[in-house]
Amino acid sequence: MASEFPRRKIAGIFTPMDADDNGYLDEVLLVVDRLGAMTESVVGTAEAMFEAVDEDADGKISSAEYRQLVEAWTGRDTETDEVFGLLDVNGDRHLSREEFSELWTEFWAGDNPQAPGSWVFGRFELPTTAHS
Ligand SMILES: [Ca+2]
Ligand SMILES: [Ca+2]
Repeated sequence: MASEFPRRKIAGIFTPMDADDNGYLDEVLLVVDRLGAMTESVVGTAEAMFEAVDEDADGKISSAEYRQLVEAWTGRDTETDEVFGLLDVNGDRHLSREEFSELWTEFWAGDNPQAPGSWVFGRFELPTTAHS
């Protein structure tokens, strides 16, 4: 059973996508509950995601590439420069493969509201309780 914070965080991302309430979010949260034992597959997803986001294939994610990711996800114009600054832990203005993998793992499996990886999909309002 995942603790409360990851559930709220992930509900914040997926609730807008579950507008017709077809249970998609419930399935996502079920997966989250099992994530503790699935860190390896989360890292595998990070690799695949990195390849998809790194559009010019130079081995790093620029702020423009990151913005495309968030806008594709949210479906609207989004200001991402501030968040990108948080995610770029070493401040070289790019997300390396290692940085991204760490952020991604933190997002799916982390339990620290202060961790930058919590915002890998951009800033959003946390719902007060997880969808159930
Ligand atoms: Ca790139
Ligand atoms: Ca960096």
